[in-house]
Amino acid sequence: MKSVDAPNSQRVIAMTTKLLFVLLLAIAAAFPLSSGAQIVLPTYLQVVVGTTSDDVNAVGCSLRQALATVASDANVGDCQRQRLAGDRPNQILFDSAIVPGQIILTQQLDVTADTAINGPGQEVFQISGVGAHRIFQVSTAELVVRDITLTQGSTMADGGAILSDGPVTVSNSRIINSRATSIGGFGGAIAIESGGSLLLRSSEISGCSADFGGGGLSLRGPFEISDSIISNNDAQNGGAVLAIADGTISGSQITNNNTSLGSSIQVSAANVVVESSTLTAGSGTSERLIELLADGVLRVSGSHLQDLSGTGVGVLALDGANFTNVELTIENSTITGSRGIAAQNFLALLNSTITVTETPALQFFSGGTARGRIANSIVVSDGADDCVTNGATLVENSHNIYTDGDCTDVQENLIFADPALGPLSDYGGPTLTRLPLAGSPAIDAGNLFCPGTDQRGFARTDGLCDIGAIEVGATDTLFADGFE
Ligand SMILES: [Ca+2]
Ligand SMILES: [Ca+2]
Repeated sequence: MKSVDAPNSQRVIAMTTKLLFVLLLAIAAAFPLSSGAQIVLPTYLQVVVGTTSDDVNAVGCSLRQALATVASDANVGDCQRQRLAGDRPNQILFDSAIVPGQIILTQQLDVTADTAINGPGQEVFQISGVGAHRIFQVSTAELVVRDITLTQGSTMADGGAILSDGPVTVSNSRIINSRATSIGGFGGAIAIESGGSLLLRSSEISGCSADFGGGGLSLRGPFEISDSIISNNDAQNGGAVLAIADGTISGSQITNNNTSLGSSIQVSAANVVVESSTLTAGSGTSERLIELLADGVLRVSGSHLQDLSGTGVGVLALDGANFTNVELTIENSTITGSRGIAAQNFLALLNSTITVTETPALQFFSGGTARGRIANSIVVSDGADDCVTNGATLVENSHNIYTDGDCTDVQENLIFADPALGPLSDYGGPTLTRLPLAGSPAIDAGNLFCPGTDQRGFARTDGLCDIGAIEVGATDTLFADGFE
């Protein structure tokens, strides 16, 4: 007896159920219940912008009038709203007759109802605040911005291009040359208030500045940044990103941002993950790559960090007098350039490769109260002390390669030798790495507890874990069959 019909019969049942449901909805719509408990199908408004003018007397529907049309559910000016079936947020589109084009604002745009602004492409359409106006202020509504460039937003408060206390999504877009100029201002491009959140996808934030915090992004609400570029932004603290709420940064390039006091990414009282990303500071900038403060927890994995900006510290995890529980984990990552890591509370360095010119490559401080876990890692500087404990307790110090220094407590299979690494280069995966050369003491010398993949995301399958961020001979299993 064949039983292969089971999936088909399930499909028939599912289709029948769906048809019945649609029929019931139709009946319900045709015969509303007398009690008033009518079933309401979801709808959304769609408005097409037909002019780039921001003048209230201009002919055609302007973006400002389109936003007002959505917010009031009544046509404003020449705008003609359509009500469509579906549960999307309200949509604002742009007539192809005004593309390519630019909207020059006469004042900021207020977003008071859930709205998606679907641009025609970041290369062909932009909204400019002409260095005088913020672009969008969002109350508690949701704002989605797609396929558009926002440029020259400016405010005397926070959020040069966008200030929001609601959820914001920016995708396939650019926010450039925007500023929060007030003394103590936050968020040169975007400031997210504590009631808001940010999804930044496949977008670029560059050339923005804030006087105080978050030259690119100031984040007081949760965030998710992926496949994006944040470069050449500037602030006193957090030249690229100031994170005061939990979030993730993945597949992104955070490069050449500048700060006068702090770091490229500053994390304060938040739990942040950075993965599969590249963080660099150029020789012309004066910053740390990452600064972790005040009850912060930071995990960096599968990433490349390079600081060419001079002496001092590239990654700093600092617990001030009243701060506790600052935890920094760096796993499957490569740190190159001039400066390494300093940690004041808890640091875990796992299967990572640090090769820097300044000494030390890794140091603990704060008078011996710090704790460290260092395993399967390469920690080498050009100077005389690769790793300095300053009295810190090493709870694990296993299968590491140093050339010198005093990180010799709880010693387990330490190797003091040149790690024999190839130059920083593209050996596969999303970030640059240093591949151990043939005969490197790193090969097959790690302990049993290494992660299942290396920095590139390649599986460590030979059963003998290599020390550092790269597993020699590992292959790209994820993409080997041509499918993700
Ligand atoms: Ca050395
Ligand atoms: Ca191996």
